[in-house]
Amino acid sequence: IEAGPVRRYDAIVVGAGFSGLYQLHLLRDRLGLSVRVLEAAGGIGGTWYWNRYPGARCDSESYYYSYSFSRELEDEWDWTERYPDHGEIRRYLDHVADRFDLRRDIQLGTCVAGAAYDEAANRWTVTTESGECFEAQFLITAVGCLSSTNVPEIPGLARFSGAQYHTGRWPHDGVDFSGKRVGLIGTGSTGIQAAPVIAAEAAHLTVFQRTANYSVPARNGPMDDAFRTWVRENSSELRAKARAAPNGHPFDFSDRSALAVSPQERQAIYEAAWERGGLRFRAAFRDIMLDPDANETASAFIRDKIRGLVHDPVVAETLTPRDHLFGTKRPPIDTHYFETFNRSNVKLVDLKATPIAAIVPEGVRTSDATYPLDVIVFATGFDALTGPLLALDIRGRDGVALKDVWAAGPRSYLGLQVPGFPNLFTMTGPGSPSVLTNMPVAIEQHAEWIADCIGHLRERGLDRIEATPDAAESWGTEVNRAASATLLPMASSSWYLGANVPGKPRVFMPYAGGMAHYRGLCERVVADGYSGFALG
Ligand code: NA7
Repeated sequence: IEAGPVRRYDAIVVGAGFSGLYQLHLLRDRLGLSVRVLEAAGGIGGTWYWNRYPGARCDSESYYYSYSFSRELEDEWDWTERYPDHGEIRRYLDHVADRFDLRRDIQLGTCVAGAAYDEAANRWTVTTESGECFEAQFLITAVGCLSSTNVPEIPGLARFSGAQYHTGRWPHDGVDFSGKRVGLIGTGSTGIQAAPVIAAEAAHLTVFQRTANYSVPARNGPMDDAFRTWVRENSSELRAKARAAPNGHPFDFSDRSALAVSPQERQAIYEAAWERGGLRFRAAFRDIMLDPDANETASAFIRDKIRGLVHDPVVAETLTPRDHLFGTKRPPIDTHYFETFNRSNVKLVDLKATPIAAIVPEGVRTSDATYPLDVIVFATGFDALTGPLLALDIRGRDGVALKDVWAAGPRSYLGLQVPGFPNLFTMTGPGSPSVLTNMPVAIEQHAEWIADCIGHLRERGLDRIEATPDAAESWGTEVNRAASATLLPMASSSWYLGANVPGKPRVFMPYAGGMAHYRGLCERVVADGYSGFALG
């Protein structure tokens, strides 16, 4: 590919999802920087551009899975359902892009192939797959955490004679399942959302389950006017509550221990939380994610529910999680997932008992049977957090590659910067609390912190900021400490640990110390004159 002329900007932002849009707005409209956003997809929306699989819907509720920086934006947008589906979120982000006139600085269909730092010039050079070349003082990655799809390397995959899709790269004109025999591999949040919708349309659905999962009903429904009015009237309080919460959701966390109440009272509290539905089930007691005995009461409650919902006792047992506690892997919420297995056109295959041996032209072959299929849907997740960053082939000072620096696992300072990579900011990167948080809350904090930081440099005539190795080392220790204060590291096969991708280093990647606490730490770093960073 022939290199084109170099185009120069103050900042390059990679990605035009929730993060990239807001970062562009702040850098351009608040600081007056020249900014180019490079986006691989053919439209804006990030994860919501790609994830259009049946049932794709956010697990955060619509009234707080949105930006909070503009009251006008909030007042003019009406959500239609308790949880927004992928199409509605795209319409919202399209509206944001138009309203803040963002599109003129976003370049779609532009896949970054490499980014290299030139020390002498203090500039980043970003090249694209089509040979374009950009140069900027600041490079900000807004590439999301769950955007590198993970398709398992199953022998024979390429020889399948039917159609195969990964949920994170879903065709925009949809997939017609009518009359088809469909195989769905994976029972994480995605598979659990997709299964009921596919089952209702397909002739037959086979769900291939490796790990049985806990799931709580979402209880989705239309957003009624009374609720909408209540949200508008209480918007400031709700947003403040979300910002003050450990996970960015405006939940009322119980201050009681699950072990400090009688079994009858505990059951009643869990029943009420189950009826209300959603991720806030975790807030029923304060120690569900902290104390294994407390957690076991929640886990046991959900296991009982599964047994009650699924008619066939053998299928119910297979669907009942045994090898991890509730919430230690990212807990899904669902709409009639377990009930789907009561349908006569749905079969569950337990891959723990009968692993997949190969994909054959006619379908999936396990250790004991062949399942003939017309379509295979891979709901097998993502190379989380590090995958999208390493795909950019980032090279810092002296040409050192990020993939080499992170060979034993990611290290960062606050999830925002990596030593050796000056003026590179990694929004929602490993070491940030973003994936354990209602995302827009984390994203707004990151974008504002980065914009303030760049503003600070410019006000003082400084050109460069870089995390020190000591600060990154200490932050790594803090990330480990925070994780081990919770039950999260107990699930040995979670994507938080990188365990879902063969060969990936097992390092607990997100910061589990809570979003509000993290925000405070970031503010303290600024108040201390950007402690842990070298400015020059
Ligand atoms: P997840 O949560 O990583 O789930 C992936 C699922 O696919 C999970 O059930 C895996 O089983 C299964 N899987 C992965 N590889 C294989 C192979 N090789 N064979 C069989 N089954 C496999 O991804 P999701 O897309 O559901 O959710 C991602 C996030 O999106 C979610 O956490 C929310 O934040 C939104 P395993 O559990 O590893 O045994």
